[in-house]
Amino acid sequence: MGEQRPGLRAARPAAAVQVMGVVNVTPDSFSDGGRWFDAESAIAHGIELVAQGADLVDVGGESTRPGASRVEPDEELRRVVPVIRGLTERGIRVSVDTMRAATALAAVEAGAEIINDVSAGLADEGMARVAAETGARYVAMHWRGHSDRMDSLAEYDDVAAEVRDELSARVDALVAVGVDADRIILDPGLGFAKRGEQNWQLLGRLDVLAGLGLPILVGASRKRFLGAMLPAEASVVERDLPTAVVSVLSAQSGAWGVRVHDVVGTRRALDVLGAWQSGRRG
Ligand code: PMM
Repeated sequence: MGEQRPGLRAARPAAAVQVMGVVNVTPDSFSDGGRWFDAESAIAHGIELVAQGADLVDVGGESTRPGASRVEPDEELRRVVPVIRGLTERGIRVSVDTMRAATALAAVEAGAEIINDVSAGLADEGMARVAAETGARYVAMHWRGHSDRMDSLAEYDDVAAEVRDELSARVDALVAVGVDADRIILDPGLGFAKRGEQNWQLLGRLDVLAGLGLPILVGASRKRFLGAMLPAEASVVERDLPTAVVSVLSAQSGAWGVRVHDVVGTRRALDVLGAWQSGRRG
């Protein structure tokens, strides 16, 4: 028997992995910008993602691509609330991708059950209170600064240990304001103040983050570090195959869920893993 690393998790059964389908209601996201910018097409896309096998839909109104500038709070609300309402009215489970407390609160009031905060509460000091008072589940992603400067913040000696320690400090801060630790999901924040190889080091050592004992969400979908493995002329959509492979490997490393644009590819890949794990087809 090989030596077990502390915190190493068993593979998660493929069927139990939460597939979060992304709907960016933005004109400028790198991965799908502009495609679902009006509420009607965003709602239709969310419905389609669930039909393809998404467990929940992550609705965001602000691009976090490298170099992006912020949207006004009112504009973010205008983008996401009608979409969240349209999806939850149809019984679809929704998370809201926002760094703003006021947007998170309006989203939960419109039916969102998860607050997905890429800043883990650092961008808006009111966020922890909203998470505590609404009792929504809360994704705390590793973050060091806004998108316009995050590429200059990617300095680490040991990226897996530093991401774990910085997220652990965020969990303590959230719990101190009244957030139930059992409601928190951690996310290593791939591509956010991380250079190419640092993303791979985080993925290869998810067990280090798992050592904190909380569920882990992995958001690799269509990111630059996957594009860097493809020919220079490859389109963003061609990153969907490596994304699906990362989904399977994340499940094997015990991840609670994956956040993806292409639900079909990830669902098929997880079905293969499910057959592999159970000895049965589907
Ligand atoms: N990445 C993006 C946006 N939101 N949320 C979480 N929890 N984790 C991520 O990795 C993440 C996120 C950026 O990607 P997009 O603009 O293509 O949605």
